[in-house]
Amino acid sequence: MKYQIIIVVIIITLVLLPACRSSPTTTSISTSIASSSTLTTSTSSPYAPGEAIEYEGLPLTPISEQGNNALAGTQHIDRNTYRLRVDGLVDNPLSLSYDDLQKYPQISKAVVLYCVEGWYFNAKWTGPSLESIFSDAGVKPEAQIAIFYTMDVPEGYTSLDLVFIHDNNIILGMKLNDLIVPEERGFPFKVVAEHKSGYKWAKWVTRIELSDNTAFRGYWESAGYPN
Ligand SMILES: Nc1nc2c(c(=O)[nH]1)N[C@H]1C(S)=C(S)[C@@H](COP(=O)(O)O)O[C@H]1N2
Ligand SMILES: [Mo]
Repeated sequence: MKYQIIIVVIIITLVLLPACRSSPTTTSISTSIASSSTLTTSTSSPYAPGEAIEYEGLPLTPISEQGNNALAGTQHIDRNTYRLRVDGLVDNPLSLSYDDLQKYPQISKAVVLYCVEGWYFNAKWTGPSLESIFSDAGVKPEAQIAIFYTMDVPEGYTSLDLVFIHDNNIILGMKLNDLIVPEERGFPFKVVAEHKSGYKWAKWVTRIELSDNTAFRGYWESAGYPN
């Protein structure tokens, strides 16, 4: 009788254990099927159609949840008439159209932007490197900084050291999470000044001047923010 009970217990354990082990797997598969079908059938996703949701294994902040700062409101730039001038201490001044910018090799990076106001977001940016544009312009050896002139601050919004630009392979972000950079976010691009505070990430840039004037200070820098 004792033996019969022990055998029954062993049989029940052998039958139930594998079932217990497999049940979480079954649950997680059905849950993920359920949540992905919810994503496609409802409008609850914060990501826009075609927007990247992760890059190199890290989640990206949806554009709809990213911050936005503009000292004089959104600037409007027409893609068809837009030109980026690259001049100053260069051998060949450039006047680049939107299509010209897209013809350079497009580099992607996921970078966190931190605004001094305390908010931040992680986004994927894609566009040409400043180095590739500067090599076409033939930057003179005496140049030390790049000054970014923007629609809202035509006197010169900010500047970056050429050594910093080179060391970090700084790019002009024409795509944000794989979508064209929205107007309020800097169209046609935003300078992806990784490792620098958000105010150094110029939007609506129309001119980049190569300069040796290391005393230059941009809009926020003149107001006391670190250069
Ligand atoms: N031309 C221009 N660029 C700008 C600004 C601005 O007002 N004008 N605001 C800056 C600030 S303070 C921050 S935090 C970031 C915000 O970028 P976002 O709008 O893409 O989030 O843009 C920066 N670039
Ligand atoms: Mo900011």
